[in-house]
Amino acid sequence: MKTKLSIAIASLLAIPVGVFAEESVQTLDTVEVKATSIKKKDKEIISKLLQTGDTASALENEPGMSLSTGGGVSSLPVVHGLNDDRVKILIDGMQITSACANHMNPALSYANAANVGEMSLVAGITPVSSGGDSLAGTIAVSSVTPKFASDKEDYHLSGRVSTFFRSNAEALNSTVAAAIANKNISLGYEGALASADSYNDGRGNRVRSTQYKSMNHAITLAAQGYNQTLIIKAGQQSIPYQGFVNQPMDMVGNRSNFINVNHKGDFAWGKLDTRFYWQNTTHEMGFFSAEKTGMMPMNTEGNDMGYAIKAEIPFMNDHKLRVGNELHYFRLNDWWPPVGTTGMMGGNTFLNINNGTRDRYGLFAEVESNWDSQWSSLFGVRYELVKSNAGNVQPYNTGMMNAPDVAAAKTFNSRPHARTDHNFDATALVRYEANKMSRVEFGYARKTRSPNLYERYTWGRTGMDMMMNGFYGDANGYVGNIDLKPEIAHTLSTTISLHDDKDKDWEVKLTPYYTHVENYIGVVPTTNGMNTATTANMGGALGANIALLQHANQNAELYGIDVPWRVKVMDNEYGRTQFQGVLGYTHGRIKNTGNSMYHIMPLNAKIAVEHTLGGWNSAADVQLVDSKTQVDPLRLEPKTAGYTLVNLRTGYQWEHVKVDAGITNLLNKYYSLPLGGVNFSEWKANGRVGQINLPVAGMGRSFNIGVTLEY
Ligand SMILES: [Cu+2]
Repeated sequence: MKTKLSIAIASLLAIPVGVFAEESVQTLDTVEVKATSIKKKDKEIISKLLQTGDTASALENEPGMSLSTGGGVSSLPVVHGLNDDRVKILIDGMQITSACANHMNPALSYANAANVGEMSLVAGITPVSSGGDSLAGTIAVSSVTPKFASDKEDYHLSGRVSTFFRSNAEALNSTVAAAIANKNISLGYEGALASADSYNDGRGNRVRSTQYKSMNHAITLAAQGYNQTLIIKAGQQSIPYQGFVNQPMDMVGNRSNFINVNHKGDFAWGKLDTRFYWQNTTHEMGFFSAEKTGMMPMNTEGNDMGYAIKAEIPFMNDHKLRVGNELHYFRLNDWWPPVGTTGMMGGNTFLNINNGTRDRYGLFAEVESNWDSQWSSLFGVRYELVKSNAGNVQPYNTGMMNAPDVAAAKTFNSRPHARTDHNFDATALVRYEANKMSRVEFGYARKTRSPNLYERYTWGRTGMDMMMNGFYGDANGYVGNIDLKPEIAHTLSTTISLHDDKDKDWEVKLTPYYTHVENYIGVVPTTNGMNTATTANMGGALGANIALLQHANQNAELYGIDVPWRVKVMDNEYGRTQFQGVLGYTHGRIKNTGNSMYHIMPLNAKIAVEHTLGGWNSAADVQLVDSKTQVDPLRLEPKTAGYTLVNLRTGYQWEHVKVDAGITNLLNKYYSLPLGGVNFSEWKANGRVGQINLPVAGMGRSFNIGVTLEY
């Protein structure tokens, strides 16, 4: 069995494939991901979370993980080359669907970074109990667990105030949390305010439309007793504005409310976990600053509602059966109010998605078995029924400029829209502890994702409408496809783990993976009757060539490897020093065309030296990213150059006070983000001339400081 220290280190390294319990797992919520959990003990992650308004960014350096960026608090996760909706996100067990034609409000953007108690990522072979409707893996974010009074106290008060400042873009994050509890009831509040101007790149130039402001509030009421816990959480988020450098539009308002009720019980027969949740989002796009100007209102309203019931039943000493049932309803309206009474956008409301519905019903069963001290296994199957539908649509008007839309709406409205998918997932994983120094895991997973409502039901065919419907940050035009089938990923992966016999001083893991995706939802060139070429000349209106693309099922393959490692160099009265790092490589190809997949992170590595002495924790790290030469020609994806970044940080923890300071991009290096899309804002500000193919530059040097008070 492992020591506590090694558990902390395992958490630090976030073992990519493993799903077996390093600690004996006892709660249902964390059962599937314990080995990969990044815990509160990971000082880097937690201090990162306090510094950011963007929860996704805290996982940036985890094996297998990269970020597709756009808005300052709305990065999209990419796991092993599979992006966005292909990664399952659970925010306190809730499933939140992005309600925006550009995915400006993805699930992770709703998690209050400052109140995250634990984040976990399982890449690749995900247990069916935490999977469903995804291909790449699962990211689970859990809030800080409510505290109750101990037996020695009548009541328990706790609180935290933290503030963090980043010099580049003058970003300020402030958070406050307070709770009062007796032995059975706990009531807490948490709030966060994050804001930033647009940042400067390494040459001192402002990267337009990267500013944001976001506010989170939540109240948690918890009760415990009789081996049961009930947690009721309600909250509100408001993002008054958020620039999107790589989109034609910016976010000018995103408001959401949620309720999340969770009951956990320990019974003689096993454990039961029941959850009910609801979230409503109203989202508006438009223009709010001189950094990107225009006039085009676009509104979206989304509603997620669901329940999940999971039971864990131990049997025959060494086995656990987990069964579950869940339901997830999603409702979506996406409409664009007219601008005036004449002109291209005048007259009527453009109905982009009208009364969209996407309902999932899931059932699963899995068995985890510990056969002996060396062999263990996990087998599971899952079935999902996904029903989606959308109502009839209408263009702005029937004028000549909208001719492609008039024809497209007529075709769309003449067809039935309801679709039913029957999806089967399966996971098989075997683990073998060969000896004290090595462990092997091997697994296969079949995972299925049904198309989202934008992929299936967007219909607009003018260049402008199509340009508004894309969540890729590439400024191209997209149209949906009612006939899309669900995409099915078959993944084979193994993890070979080698470490010293006490699993304390050094460790290296190799996780190669191979995924074949049947019916991968990719794109094919399309035309609209006005523009006959595969790239539409938007000359008159926008002055550039963009690609017009339609979602289509294709076959794709991805393979790659993650190599996290660490080695202790010193552990004495001067503290503990260790080197650690991770290397990641992914290759992704559309088999039908032979083209590279879009947004594949180039070969990259991170090497850090970390030093801990009492309350001190310091680190220096170097990030190396190779040039991106494998790009998707259909999306006119720009290549990016390789780069090296150096970051420094240090922090000191007293009993109730913690001070963090750091410098990111120490050498003020100018570099392009490999997954940052194109700089639409800069192209527009410079008179909309030529191709929109300038990649977005990353942030230049920043001096950062933060203070946290906790009692
Ligand atoms: Cu939007």
